[in-house]
Formats: sequence, C-alpha cells, structure tokens
Amino acid sequence: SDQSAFDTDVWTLTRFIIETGRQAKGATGELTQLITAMLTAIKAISSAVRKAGLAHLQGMAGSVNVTGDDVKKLDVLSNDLVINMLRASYSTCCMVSEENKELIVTPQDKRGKYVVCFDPLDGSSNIDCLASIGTIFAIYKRVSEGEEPTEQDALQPGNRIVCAGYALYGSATLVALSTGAGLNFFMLDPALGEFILTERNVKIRQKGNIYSLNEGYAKYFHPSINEYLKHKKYPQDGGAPYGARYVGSMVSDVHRTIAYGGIFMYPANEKSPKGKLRLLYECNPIAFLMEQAGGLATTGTQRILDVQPESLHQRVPFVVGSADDVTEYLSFVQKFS
Ligand code: AMP
Ligand code: P6P
Repeated sequence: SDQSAFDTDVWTLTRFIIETGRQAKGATGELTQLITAMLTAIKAISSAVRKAGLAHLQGMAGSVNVTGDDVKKLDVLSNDLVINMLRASYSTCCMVSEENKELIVTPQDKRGKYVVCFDPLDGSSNIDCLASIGTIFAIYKRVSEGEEPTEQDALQPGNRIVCAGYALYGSATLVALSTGAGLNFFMLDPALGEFILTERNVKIRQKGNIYSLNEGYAKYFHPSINEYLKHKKYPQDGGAPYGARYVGSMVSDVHRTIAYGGIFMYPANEKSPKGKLRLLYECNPIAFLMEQAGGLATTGTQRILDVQPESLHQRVPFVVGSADDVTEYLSFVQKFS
C-alpha cells in the first residue's frame, strides 16, 4: 500500500480562506461563503471536463455566445453551475458571464454584497482536442446604492478587485487564488474532493526566456510587435533567442508564464483593433493575479487594472508576464509608435 505519510494537518483551500477570513477585521464570512461556492462549481466543472468525451458533453450545443463563438455543451453546463452555486451562496447582487450578454441580477431574496465577473470555461474551442481549459473569476464589492444592482457594479476597474482566481483543468486541476495578500496555488486531490495548498506567495521570475502569442496574426500586427518578436528570435545583444510556446487557451498560457517566467501577449491587430480578450472576466482577474506574483499587466499604453470599463464584454490588448520582459516590450512600443 502507499507508505507516504498521510497529512493529518492538511491545508485545504477551505481551511486557508477560513484562516484568512478570521484575520480580516470585522469580516462576516460572506466572502468566504462566496469563494467556497465558486470552488464547488469548479470541482463540478472539473469532474464534467474529465468525463466530457464519455458523457457526450463535447460537440456543439447548437447556439453561439455573445462573442460569436460556437457554444459547446460543457460551456453551457459550466455557466449554469457557476451561476447556480454563486446564487445559492446569498453573497452576490449581480454577475457577468462570458456566456450571458446582459448583467445577471441575483433575485432579491438571495442577494449579498459582491459582484462576480467570470468566464466559466475559457478556451472552450480546445475541448474537443483535449487541450487544457480553465475558469476565471474576479470578485468586487457592490457600489450601487439603489434598490436594483446596475451595470455600474460590474464596470469597476480591476484595481477594485477584492479576490480573483483561475482554475486550470490540465494534467491536474489547479486553483490559483489571491485576496490581495499574495498568490497561492492549490491542487485538487480527487480522493478528498478538496484543493490542497501546494505553493504559498508565488512569485514570477523577474525575466524569462519564453514568448507566447498567436503569430498567425503577424501580417496584421502593429510594427512594435513584429520588431519585438524579431528581437526575441534574433537578439542583437548577444543574448540567446527565446523559446516559443502557445496553447491558445489563456489559462494554460498564463499559468505556464507564471510558473516558468516570460511573456504572454494577445495584442491588438488590424482585424481586432482591441485584441480579443475580454477586460472584465479574462484580463482583469489575470492582471490582478500576475501583479500579486510580482509581474506586470499592460494594454501596451496603460496598466490593465487602471482601465475604466465601458461595456460588459469589451476587449483590450493584453500583455502580461515577467516584469523585465513586459518592460522590454513597452520599450518597443515607445520606439515604434
Ligand atoms: P465579509 O464581511 O466576509 O464580506 O468580508 C469583508 C471584507 O473582509 C472582504 O471584502 C475582504 O476584504 C475581507 N475578507 C473577508 N473574508 C476574507 C477571506 N476569507 N480572505 C481574505 N479577506 C477576507
Ligand atoms: P486565438 C480561447 O478561445 C481564448 O478566448 C483564450 O482562451 C485564448 O487565449 C484565445 O482565445 C486564443 O485566441 O485567436 O489565438 O485562437
């Protein structure tokens, strides 16, 4: 039998947020309740993702989402899971989902003080080829005073985030989470059905040696991008060329960037003048986590977390990663703008 010691004092994610909640002066436990509900949805999504092929959850659900992507059954299932679990936590007043065009207002009798912006299954175009996919979320405090929550509650800049995280359904299921005091990694132990703390206060390397973007758009990139890439491939300063990695599933590419260092880019291009990634439920949460890890996150002209959102599904150009790599990229923006 397995002789490895059984940890009888295991740090689960549930225990971790109870602990950090106790340290938060005057906390009522509502945020802890909300995070726990999100984790339940993530565990259920993980289970569904892992048996999608067997349960015929793959393939088109026949509809398209607000951004024109084909919606696959897992997308719909994941979206319903997150909405239902969060609603049942009595901690939200409204939500924004990648799958819902309009603001999702919580029924009056189930309302709490938090707003959640989420992408229930990001990278879903990769489901049928079994590439890793993820869930991304950002949590804010309600700001509207009136009876009904409004879009203003969701259109807050990322610098107002209270908590953000992502789940990565990869070779293992991982949750990366921060409530503003550092970034922590947790791995799902399927035997326990609990996320176990595996890395505290994660920091990204100051400088990496991997660049990550879809070079298929090179024809449409701004010159600063192609000049930067040329420098990565044919360095003039005697440095070694960078490696290239691109999954095409944001959470995978971002998690690898945090784990190994380097730069991930989804810049604007002639065909998508604001890039492709959505500010509220992809860029802001990831930017928050990246900064917690000591990295940078920019549109190319401003810090992602300082962008004032104007619409629920708006896109922004997105460049994140090791501080030295993002800073070097910004020097190319300066030089070639
Ligand atoms: P609450 O009364 O539970 O809504 O919490 C009030 C504030 O305390 C939250 O908005 C957070 O800033 C902080 N807080 C509450 N619970 C936690 C937690 N589990 N971890 C970190 N911060 C927390
Ligand atoms: P492209 C997946 O559809 C997604 O929204 C992100 O997860 C990913 O980073 C990006 O789109 C990939 O886009 O244009 O490179 O296929």
